[in-house]
Amino acid sequence: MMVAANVLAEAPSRKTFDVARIRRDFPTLRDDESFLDSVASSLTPTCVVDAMSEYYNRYRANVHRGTYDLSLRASEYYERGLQAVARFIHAKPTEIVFTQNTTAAINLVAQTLKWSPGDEILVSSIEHTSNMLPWFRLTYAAGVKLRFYNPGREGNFDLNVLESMINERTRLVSMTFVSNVLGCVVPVAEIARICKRKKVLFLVDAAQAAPHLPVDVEAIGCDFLAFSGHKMLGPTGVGVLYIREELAARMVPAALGGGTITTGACACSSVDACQFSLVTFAELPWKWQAGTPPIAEVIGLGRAVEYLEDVGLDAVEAHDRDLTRRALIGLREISGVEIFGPLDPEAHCAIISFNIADLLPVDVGRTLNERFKIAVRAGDHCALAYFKEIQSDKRTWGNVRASFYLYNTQDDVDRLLGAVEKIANSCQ
Ligand code: ALA
Repeated sequence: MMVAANVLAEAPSRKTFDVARIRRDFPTLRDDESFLDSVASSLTPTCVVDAMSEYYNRYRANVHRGTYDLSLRASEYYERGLQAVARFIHAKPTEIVFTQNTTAAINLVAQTLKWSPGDEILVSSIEHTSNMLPWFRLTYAAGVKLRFYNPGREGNFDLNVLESMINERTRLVSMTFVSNVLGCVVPVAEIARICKRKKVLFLVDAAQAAPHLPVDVEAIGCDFLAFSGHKMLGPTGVGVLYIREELAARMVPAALGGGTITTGACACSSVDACQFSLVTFAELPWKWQAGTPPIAEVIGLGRAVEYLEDVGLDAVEAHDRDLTRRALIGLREISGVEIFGPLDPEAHCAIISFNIADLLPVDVGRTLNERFKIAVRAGDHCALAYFKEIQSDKRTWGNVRASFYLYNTQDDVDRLLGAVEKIANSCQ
């Protein structure tokens, strides 16, 4: 399938973007296959794997707990990872907590904040279940009310309507930055301004934004922001929770343990006389980092950040957008294809989701894999509230999702378009 040349207008930052060179850093890639599921989990470049195996092979020790060389070296590389992650989102290292993933980060906030019956939490109906269930649990655990703002089938946020849903009982607004099902970019900086004006806390789920867009917590003005390492070239098993420093200092983390208090400064006269009010917390961010952290993973994530910095997030964003635009325009021309999310290609960030005629999404996903060697995700993408709003027939619930990243090429997009066209034609 051909796409008009003007669709691929050159973005300035893309001049140095060399996808062929980038692909050589990802040994999983093969030219006769297309990996189009990076938003579920990205591939990992060799340098990240090397950085982690160097830790295991050469300086495997705990961090911040040893006075010997191996531990000091592990601490040094761990801190380099911490600095890189903080720099990546324009935060201070004191504002960074490493968790297992985005889900664990959101759960940590849900369990740490103090709730009263009648408190309200506002989420949108395009959220991933990881940005719903931790809050939903509070409805029975703490008498909190969960409210849903519905941005419609295409994910268009009407800020006046959203603002009207924030009232004196609202404690927190929690929204995705980029929808994992629609690929639309949510105006989080504008929502942050509304929340600030209304004195309501604001959490940003940046799991799908951090890999693809420059993220700046200062410019956004949020209180919390969460993302995962494994979607942005890093390893599995490490996520990031940004907590605005003033809040991080004031809050008492739900998870406490080794490293979170200064035991040397303990004011209790004996173990029996210990009182929680006498505990002195460790300085930030260690107060939030209970137990041995994911050391190899933080080192690997730090290396992934450096890799993305070398390529340039602006260049990654422009490249992803070019591919997304090519895919969207191509899919729109295929009869029988139903596209979800904004129809404007510029409003999509690296994600396109669609259905073909009345075929089940999982059947399309399997056919793309078996006949065309294309890896996509098919199903409800954990966006249950979205599909509940727009699709009544649970049998056909969900859609097919293709996503693009820095190592994907125009050939990948054209392979997808050719395959979808063949599948769609076979239905006629
Ligand atoms: N959250 C991941 C996705 O959207 C797993 O596919």
